[in-house]
Amino acid sequence: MYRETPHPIYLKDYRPPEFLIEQVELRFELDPEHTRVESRLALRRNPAATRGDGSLRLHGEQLTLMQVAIDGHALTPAEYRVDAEGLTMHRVPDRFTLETQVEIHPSLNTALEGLYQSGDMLCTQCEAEGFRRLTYFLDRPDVMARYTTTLVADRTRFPVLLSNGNPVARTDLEDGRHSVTWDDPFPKPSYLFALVAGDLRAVEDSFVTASGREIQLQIFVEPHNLDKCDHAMRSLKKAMRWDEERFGREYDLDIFMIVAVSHFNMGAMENKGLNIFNDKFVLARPDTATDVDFDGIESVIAHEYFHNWTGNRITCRDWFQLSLKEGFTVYRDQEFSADVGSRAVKRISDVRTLRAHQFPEDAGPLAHPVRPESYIEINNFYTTTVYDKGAEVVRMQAALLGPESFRRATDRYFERHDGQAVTTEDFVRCMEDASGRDLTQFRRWYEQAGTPELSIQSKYDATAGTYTLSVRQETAATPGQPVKYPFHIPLTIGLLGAEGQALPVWLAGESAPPAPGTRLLELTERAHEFTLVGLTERPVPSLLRGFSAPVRVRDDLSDADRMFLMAHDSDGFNRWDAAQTLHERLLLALTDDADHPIPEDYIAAFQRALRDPSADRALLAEVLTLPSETYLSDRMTVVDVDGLHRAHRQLTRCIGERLRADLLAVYHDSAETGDYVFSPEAVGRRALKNLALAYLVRAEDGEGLALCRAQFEAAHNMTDVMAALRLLTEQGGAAAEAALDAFHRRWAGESLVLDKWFAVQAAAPRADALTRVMALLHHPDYSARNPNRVRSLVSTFSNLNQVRFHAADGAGYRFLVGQVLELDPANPQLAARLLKPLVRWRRFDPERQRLMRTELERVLGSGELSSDVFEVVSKALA
Ligand code: B3K
Ligand code: ZN
Repeated sequence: MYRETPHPIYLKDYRPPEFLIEQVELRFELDPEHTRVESRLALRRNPAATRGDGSLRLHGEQLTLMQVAIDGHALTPAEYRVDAEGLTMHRVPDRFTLETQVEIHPSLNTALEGLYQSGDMLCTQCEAEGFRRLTYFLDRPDVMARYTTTLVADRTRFPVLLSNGNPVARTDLEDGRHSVTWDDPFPKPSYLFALVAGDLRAVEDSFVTASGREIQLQIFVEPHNLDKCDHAMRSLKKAMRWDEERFGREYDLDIFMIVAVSHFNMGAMENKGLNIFNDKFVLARPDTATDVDFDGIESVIAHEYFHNWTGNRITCRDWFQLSLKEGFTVYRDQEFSADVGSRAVKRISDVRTLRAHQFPEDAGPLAHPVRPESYIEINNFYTTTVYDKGAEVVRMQAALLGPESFRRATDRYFERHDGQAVTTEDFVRCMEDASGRDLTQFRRWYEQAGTPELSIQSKYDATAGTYTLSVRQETAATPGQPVKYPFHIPLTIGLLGAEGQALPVWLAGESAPPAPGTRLLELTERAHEFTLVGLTERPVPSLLRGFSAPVRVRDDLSDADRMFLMAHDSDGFNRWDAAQTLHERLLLALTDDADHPIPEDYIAAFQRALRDPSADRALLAEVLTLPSETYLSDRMTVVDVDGLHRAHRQLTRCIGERLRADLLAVYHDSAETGDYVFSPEAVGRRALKNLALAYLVRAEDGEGLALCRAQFEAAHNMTDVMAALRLLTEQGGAAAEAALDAFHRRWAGESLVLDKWFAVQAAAPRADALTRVMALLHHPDYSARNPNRVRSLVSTFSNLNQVRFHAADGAGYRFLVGQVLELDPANPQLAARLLKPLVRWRRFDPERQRLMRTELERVLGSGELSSDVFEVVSKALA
């Protein structure tokens, strides 16, 4: 907690560490109330660093120091100084052994950073700077050391004791305790350290690597969750194989462990050989988890596993380089999901996320480059920009290099930097060296914040047979970056003829046409003109295929062109994007004018799509899904909260009524037969079925409502149960209450399922939403100490229920700020994240702006804030 203004840290101030730590020996005497940590560090002066004043400062927070000794000699109080952030030893030799003993208190640790208690178990979270809450250390990622860790704990309460690497010794002690020693042969930064102690059971399996080594796989859970690990284990094995095949990366240790924890601030953590997960991303049974959950598990398991190479073997030099591991690893998990599922559907969902979260971040007061230049609290920089835009930046390099060259470049990266702590610059240099391309200008994607906007004008000249695309790029100023230089943008395009056939994209000056199909154009200037030749008819352009760059596009296509693309484009992503633009334009027109006509050809286009027997159901479900109110609000200069909600309902109802027969047919066609299967085909079928049901119910169709009630009663899988419960809850009334009660009774004690029960009520845009949310805060199953529960209620309401959160009286804002202030002293990371919806306050009408600003000021004025919340709120108001 801060009384004074916390200071920013700057990338330009980076200096190599003065000391290196070669070997770390740790001994934990674990107990929830008092844990004793003994550490023995082999330190030596770093030859690559400039010499300081002979003192050494180690990081350490919330530690009670019991003893400190150098080379076996205890230091006297005059020889060192302890403050709230560390330990300074006034004089140290060039090479020495440092021993410390500290005491910590896991059961009081509500921040869930460092060592803490979750239920009956103890576990750690060290990234980014949590290791300093375990012991005094050089807690920075460019200090990589070998660790040996001994865990000592009560044998009955904590029969399982885990840490990184391989277990090398086990002993039963006479006092009822036991100890296990782990040795990790791979040097690692402290943020990858982990330990777990608990009464856990493991699901076991094994994996034989490409080179023939057998790896033992274990997923540790509380005993009652043993029947919910199959999907996670299957996902892990798939990910291990994929990484060998696609990136040539094999696993290195003999054991790989995953532990599911119910109190966790984020998704999961890639600790070396011992991944610790939010149990939401491990546990799934068809009757307890939805398709979205199954999907999330598959990709988060893969993501954390992939970090073993991109993050662990090769790590970040400093935290400004976070996207080096996160952007690349997100790119890798996206490619994995695309390969094992449907590529187009995966791309659609990733772009949806980018547009719904990253674009607004890039346009708001918290905008920052993929490689930030300063931060106050690093935990605030695990952002969609660093992760998702970072992945786009890797994807663009893959596109510019082409698949063979990109693989050569990643091979070179792994070979050149294995065992090192490096920078995004090192990554780009490997791309250049392996391809011979000059990426000087491309580097701006790491340095400049903001989303470029492309305006594309087209001109067809029938006599010359040419088609000219004039492209301009523009990027608005962002905080601290008033001037923007042009980006190097890969723009993938195709041309369609009148029958929907692919035409060659033939550039003027080229002697012969290329084969018809997709072509990559490169944009480097502010304005470009591409003249395409050899055309005998006016083509319809398919622009930015596969979303080849994270940009906004303004083009001159007509609605008819978009309907044509929606029906004929060979690029699945662009078929969807054409449909989205049609929906969006219509919804924004309806927002402005409730009497705006809903065009017949719009309805007809979707009817044709629904009747197409060859349609991919998953893609069709995406095409038919309207953009969310939150996404649409980002498309308006001044958000019209109520107008958007009304327009959304109006169009939904119209589709439900006009396409009633087709929707019913699709619903019945897509009925569940046999046991639940998680396959792209089955997921797509359920998605389309539940979308059809949603249109019918929201149009208050009698038959639709009856089907919905029946589905809630009869469904065996959680996807279908939740789809029905969501619609019933929206409708309200006795049927909704009965369904919610039945659901709660059925799932009492299943924490992850109860999260859904809270969330479904928080998301329903009913007039009484906030009253209900506030009442639920007092429900016996509510707990402010469990981040999943807080997010399911508070974040769902403030992020997904736009019309009620932004109610004109400001009650939603007051509620959220109340929650933030209550949570901040206990869990700053969670509190800072909750604040996010208020950050975009300048996008609203003057009265709402005033109400939001007042609440942000209330936070800032409330005294002792964490650095996490302070940074978000002060930047939001700046
Ligand atoms: N590396 C972790 C995130 C840690 C967040 C710390 N506040 C999970 C991941 O991205 O895989
Ligand atoms: Zn990650």
